[in-house]
Amino acid sequence: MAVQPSDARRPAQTRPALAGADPELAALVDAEERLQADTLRLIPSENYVSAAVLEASGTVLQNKYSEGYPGKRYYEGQQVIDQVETLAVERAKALFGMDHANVQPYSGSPANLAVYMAFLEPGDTVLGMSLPMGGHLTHGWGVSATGTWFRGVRYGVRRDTGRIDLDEVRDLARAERPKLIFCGGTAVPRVIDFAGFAEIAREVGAVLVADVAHIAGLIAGGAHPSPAPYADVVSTTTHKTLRGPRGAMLLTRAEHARAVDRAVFPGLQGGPHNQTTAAIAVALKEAAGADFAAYAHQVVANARALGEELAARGFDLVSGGTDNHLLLADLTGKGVSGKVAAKALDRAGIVVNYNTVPYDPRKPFDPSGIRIGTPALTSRGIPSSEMGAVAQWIDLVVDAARTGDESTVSKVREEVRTMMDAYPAPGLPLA
Ligand code: DSN
Repeated sequence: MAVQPSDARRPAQTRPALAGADPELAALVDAEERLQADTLRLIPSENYVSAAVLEASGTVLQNKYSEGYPGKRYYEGQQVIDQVETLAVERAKALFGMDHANVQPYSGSPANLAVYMAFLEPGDTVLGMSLPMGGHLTHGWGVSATGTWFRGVRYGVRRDTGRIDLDEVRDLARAERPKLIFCGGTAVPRVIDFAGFAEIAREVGAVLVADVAHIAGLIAGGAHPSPAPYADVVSTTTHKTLRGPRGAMLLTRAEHARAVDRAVFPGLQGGPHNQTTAAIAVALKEAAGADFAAYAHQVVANARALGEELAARGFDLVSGGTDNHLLLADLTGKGVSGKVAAKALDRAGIVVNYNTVPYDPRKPFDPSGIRIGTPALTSRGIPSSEMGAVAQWIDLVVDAARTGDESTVSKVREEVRTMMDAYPAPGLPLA
């Protein structure tokens, strides 16, 4: 594998039209590309798309309006667009084993809002995971429209195990009678018990929505159980472990197809972003391949290995480790806040996000934890055998953040660059 010094990387020729028309913007894109090539990206919701997905997302499909659905549009000239969307829909249904797929939501939050519109009236009750415990804003959290226009009630995780307690979920559901129950979240390091949630939803007559945005790629690759037999609706973004463009999908049972489609369009959105739909279709084809199953399992293997290496260095991991692609570390015992650690790690070329941990005494803008994930590094082909080095860097930098030792931060920065040079990222022509 050719290893180049990072300053030898050369941009511009790959985007000649952009470089000519707007050099300032072209330079920013080049700079972002180099940043993505040179850094160890550990944000669990990020990834590297393939060159094919990148190409599909930057095409003349951009130029078309197509409000409506294949065969039922409000604009003419849909001879090709209908085929593109149908391809994406059919691939989504096949990959996730659901009756119906809507690939038009612009991203995860609009997708989830469409679910509310399909099933609830304003003021109705939704039961979702508390945001600081690992849920998502759109699962009925107060500052979101979903917690303002609807009545959000929340479950969390047990203080002693860091895991969801389905007995608590059942008790809440029985007491609050939600119309909608969300399972899934943004900082849930353990397997989601879709069957357990479905049993509760059935008992109280609620619609069960599995928000699998984080783990969609793991499900597609067989590295996490599927919600298909249990959920009424599966909501997912397409750009996380699924490794597609920034977009979203709603998959449903047949009986909910019409309500969900009407909520997405005309309920909430106008014309779909056809260039994104095309790139979703490509990502779904990639995700159906045998290579992707190997990728999904390697994401989990890397996260487990990294968790073990971090735990061996005294990191306090929520729930003790991981079953999936992410780790949540409480840094209280390390003597730094999540934000201070995340900023130091960023200076060292290790990109994570600061995150609340369950029962966090600190505020969300400066919480106790950091969230770490392995989807992007696994896309670079970085194997489990490197997780000791990664954990060592994280440990060194977190300690350097505590002591103000910037020379260690700089030293790690160079070591990270060397490793990144050895594992080129997909889809980065300049890397
Ligand atoms: N922002 C996403 C994440 O980082 O998990 C969730 O929407």
